[in-house]
Amino acid sequence: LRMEALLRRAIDKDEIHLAYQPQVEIDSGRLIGVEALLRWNSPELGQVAPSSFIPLAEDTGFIGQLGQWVLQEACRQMVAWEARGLAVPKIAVNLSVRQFERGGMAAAVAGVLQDTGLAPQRLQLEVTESVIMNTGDALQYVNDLHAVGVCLAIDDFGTGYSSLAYLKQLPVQTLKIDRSFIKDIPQDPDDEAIAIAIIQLGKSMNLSVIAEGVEREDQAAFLLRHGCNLAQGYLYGKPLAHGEILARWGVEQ
Ligand code: G
Ligand code: G
Ligand code: MN
Ligand code: NA
Repeated sequence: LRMEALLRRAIDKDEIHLAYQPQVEIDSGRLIGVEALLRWNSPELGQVAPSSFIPLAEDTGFIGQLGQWVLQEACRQMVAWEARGLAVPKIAVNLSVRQFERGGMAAAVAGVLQDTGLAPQRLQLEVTESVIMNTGDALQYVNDLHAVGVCLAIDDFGTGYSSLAYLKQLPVQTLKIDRSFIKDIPQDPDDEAIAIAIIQLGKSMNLSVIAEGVEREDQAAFLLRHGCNLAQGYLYGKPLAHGEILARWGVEQ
């Protein structure tokens, strides 16, 4: 209860910010995008992990406001980087089940794009496979978001149970291979087989595939060898502050 009260005030008190994790092309090292990840630094509680305050926000209905803030901040940051000479191709923003299942996301997203002036195709919304499968009107909502012109990615792919027939109907562009399958490559042949299967599936459905949680060169080499050239993970960078993204990928001043 105390955490809930503190969280509700956290936005106004500037305790919340976004960190940005680089997404890169493995062979060239080129920055292809960033994933925006929420951070809460509470004077009372210290650094609170998103895995504890996001479920709380979902349960208490605060996720609507929090999610709206994330969208606005992410799009605003893209425009701000550009003003400083860094055009990050894309920003990925996570949508929680409570945001998604309520509908109305498309209108909210369109409003934020309008406000900030960010081109829709530079915003990628990430929805987990389980969120899609557990939302009755998921197809409708995904279609609505697609109509706004944003990109859609299925997060944590492989951990849910999407039927391929269903997947085929969804206007998504990207599959994110869950970190749990990448972690034990190349030691675990089952994980290798799963990763290869997802890469092949993406290819045959004309989707881009990005691997999450890439921490080592041998994992990157494996992915490249099997036709996946996009990755996110500590090998390329932890979630960084906006200034660190600028310092590392921006133009030399
Ligand atoms: O670094 P990491 O601990 O940030 O993220 C933990 C989890 O929290 C991940 O599953 C991530 O998708 C989720 N998460 C991080 N930021 C957001 C956000 O802005 N919205 C939602 N819904 N989930 C987020
Ligand atoms: O669920 P989602 O994929 O949105 O979560 C992103 C989470 O994964 C964040 O908590 C982020 O900090 C974490 N993460 C990103 N890259 C790595 C990595 O290479 N290794 C580990 N262990 N975690 C990572
Ligand atoms: Mn994600
Ligand atoms: Na994930």
